[in-house]
Amino acid sequence: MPERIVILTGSGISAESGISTFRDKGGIWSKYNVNDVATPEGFARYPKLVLDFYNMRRRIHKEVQPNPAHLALARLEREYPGEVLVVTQNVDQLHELAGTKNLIHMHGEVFRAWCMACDARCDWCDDLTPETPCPACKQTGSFRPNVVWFGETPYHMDVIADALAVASLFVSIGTSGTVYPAAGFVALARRSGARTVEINLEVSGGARHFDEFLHGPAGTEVPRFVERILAAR
Ligand code: BV8
Repeated sequence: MPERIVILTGSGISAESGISTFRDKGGIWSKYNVNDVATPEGFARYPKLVLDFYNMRRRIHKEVQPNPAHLALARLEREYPGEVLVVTQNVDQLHELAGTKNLIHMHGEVFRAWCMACDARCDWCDDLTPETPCPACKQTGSFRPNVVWFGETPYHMDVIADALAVASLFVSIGTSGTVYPAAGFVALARRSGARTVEINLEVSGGARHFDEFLHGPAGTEVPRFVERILAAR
């Protein structure tokens, strides 16, 4: 019986594509105060700072390409006979560019924008300023990147919970296991009977819940892991 595989990815899977992680040495949160740039309160107080923070990240994300880890997950989805769901904490589009289709952006996407005044959501590739009007309602001041800030509810939690409840294999790739509820997924999967594997440079916060650790760069370890899964079909 093919497995139902749920894969959680974090910023570590995009590191070898040239995108900074958050909590590694020199990471994003060592350069920016997370409360100023990744909370609704920060946006209310410093809208230009927040929009410029995401403008900077959107510009970087335009220039990068998927690495072998993203490409291996897309291959797994294509070639594996069971269901493969990727749940990413990342707001970049590298899983899509690599070809992954069955994908959930639980923390939103930096190439989407959201108007808090009229709830319109749209693709958005350019810079945003506090003066950028919402294309739908034309209001300014409420138009922001469609990303999930601290204190906001992640997207598709119901779909994710259903997938974790029936997963037979849970793989966590490139995440420190610091941010909830994502960091709690491994315990939920294990409670449902899933085998749990961590692919990361270091031991993460959820170490006690993993059956297996593959420590090394995602660009090397993920293709190797996918080969192993496909060979065992
Ligand atoms: C919420 C915005 C209520 C977009 C981000 C308990 C339960 C529930 C909530 C909480 C709780 N305790 C505290 C909370 C509140 C809070 C939280 O978790 N705080 C933490 C700091 C304690 N959580 C929230 O507010 C969340 N909302 O809880 O709502 C709720 C709860 C349940 C159900 C419904 C409602 C909202 C969290 C989302 C916040 N937004 N980002 C953006 O700007 O990107 S979080 C931010 O951190 C990013 O999204 C990022 O993806 C995420 C996680 O970080 P990582 O991806 O793990 O990155 P990090 O740098 O930490 O680690 C990288 C890892 O990769 C390292 O281990 C490194 O070794 C490894 N690595 C590096 N290079 C490589 C590598 N591995 C392999 N290969 C390499 N080459």
